Amino acid sequence: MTQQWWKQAVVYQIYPKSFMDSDGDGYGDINGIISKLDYLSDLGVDVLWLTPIYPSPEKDNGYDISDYYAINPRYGTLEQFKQLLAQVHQRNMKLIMDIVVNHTSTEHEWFKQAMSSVDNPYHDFYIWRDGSPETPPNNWLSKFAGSAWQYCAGVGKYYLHLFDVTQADLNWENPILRQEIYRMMRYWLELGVDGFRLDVINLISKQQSFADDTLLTPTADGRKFYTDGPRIHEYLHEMNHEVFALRDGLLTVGEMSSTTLESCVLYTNPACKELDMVFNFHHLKVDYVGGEKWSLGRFDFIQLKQLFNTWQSGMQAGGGWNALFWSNHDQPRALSRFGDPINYPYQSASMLATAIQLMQGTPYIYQGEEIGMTNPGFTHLEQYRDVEALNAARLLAERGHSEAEILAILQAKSRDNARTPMQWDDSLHAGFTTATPWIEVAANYPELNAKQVISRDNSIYQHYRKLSQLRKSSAAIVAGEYQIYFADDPQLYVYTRSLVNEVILVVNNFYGENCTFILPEALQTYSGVECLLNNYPELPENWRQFTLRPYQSVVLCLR
Ligand code: TEU
Repeated sequence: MTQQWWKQAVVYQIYPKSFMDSDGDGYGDINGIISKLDYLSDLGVDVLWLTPIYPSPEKDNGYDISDYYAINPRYGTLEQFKQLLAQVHQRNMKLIMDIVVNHTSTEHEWFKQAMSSVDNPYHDFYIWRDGSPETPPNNWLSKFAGSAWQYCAGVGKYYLHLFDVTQADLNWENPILRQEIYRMMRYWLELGVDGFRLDVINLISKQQSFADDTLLTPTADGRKFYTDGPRIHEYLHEMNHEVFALRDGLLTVGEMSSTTLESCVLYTNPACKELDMVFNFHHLKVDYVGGEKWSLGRFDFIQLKQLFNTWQSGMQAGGGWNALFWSNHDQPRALSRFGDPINYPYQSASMLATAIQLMQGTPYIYQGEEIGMTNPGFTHLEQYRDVEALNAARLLAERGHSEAEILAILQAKSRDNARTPMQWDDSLHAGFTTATPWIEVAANYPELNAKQVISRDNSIYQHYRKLSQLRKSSAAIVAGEYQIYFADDPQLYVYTRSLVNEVILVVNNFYGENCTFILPEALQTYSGVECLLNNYPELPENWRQFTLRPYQSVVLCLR
């Protein structure tokens, strides 16, 4: 195993709550995951990432952890988790855990102690500031709406919560807290997990001035005072030394909220000894009208390409490494957002997969993406579950939006879009559960389900398999230099990945109309060509100039 094995790997994200229910309670569970490991192994993925499965009151679906050392009984037992790990390893796959250390649930024992008295040693594990019951310490806003501060009458102070009021931010300035976190991470390593996905890890170091923000734009909400904060590199370096350095072959990926390219180079350049790779979200804001998530608008294709290009070129130049993704449990379904699930489900889903996976970085597939799952299009507010969606609905109503408008926005933007149960087959509740699922299954499951999709020759699932295989067979896809072409073209996203004599040319039509591709000047010197991947049956007749059909994606190897 090479040290940077994860450059050749494909990661699959499992949202356990919605993946597979084995015991008929309407929630997915560990045994459900075990029952689908062959499916995942056939797909050709190398690493599984599980979103949090620790005990939690589930105000934020497990991102509010109340015990870092146990498994939520809803998902199973520690014994079952060990079984899962063993079964994953038997299939030559790896498993990484989601670690949430910017905050804990207010039901965590630390917080209960912290609330009991200012003299309790755990009090300083959290971030407290003075303020009167009417006036919070500053005007920072929670990411889930409202003030980021909550008054606690018991100690006469406010605690900070960048997310839900039940998710209290931890005080990383406290070295004892930091050691507790590292100890907990070592515990999971000793159990045999292969790495970590670190939730909003770039928010853990706060500027200690706690100054007011301007609130003049949607992003002037306090984030500049804690995003990529003053001691973040020191903390990650310390975590690396205390935890990651103890075992070879780990994968560590940081979720970076509102980050910068410069910071991400430092997070992931191996010389800095911090993390292996990072998620950034800039490309997933190209449909935020005026920077506002809760708005409706088509995505800006030119801006999308600019962002890809900036991050690809910048991370390459700085020796950093990207995690490549369209989808996760916080994002609407990419096919509904960037493709055409009605007219070109296979073509647009496979084009999107190709476009993202062949850039420089490690690709991540979110459960259901490989079968072309879509937003469910819920028609009633009662169908939504997510705290963020429910808060947004309240806020939009206060701003005067009608219920129909609010529904239209949630249908496009809610995180619940990605959280509906995995569609396994056409039986009741899509084969996910025999009980009533915790959130409704998308109505299109009788036609759109894994069983159906896998049985087809040219399926989205098969396309994902081919992409995994391609990655294993091409050094240029893993390590080649990225170069964009026709950056201003309104329809095509074209790039190459080159390594020594191997040049991989990736041509993607992002729209439902035909368009013409002409080989760029700089590539005219190549005389040989092999088609590695194409989501239409016909090969281009003349590879120096050809017509792309709707959402066509062609991958050529030039020699
Ligand atoms: O998400 C971090 C985060 O800020 C966003 O992805 C957030 O969901 C989005 O901006 C809302 O518009 C992580 C987790 O992935 C998410 O599920 C958690 O709710 C959040 O942290 C808090 O732990």
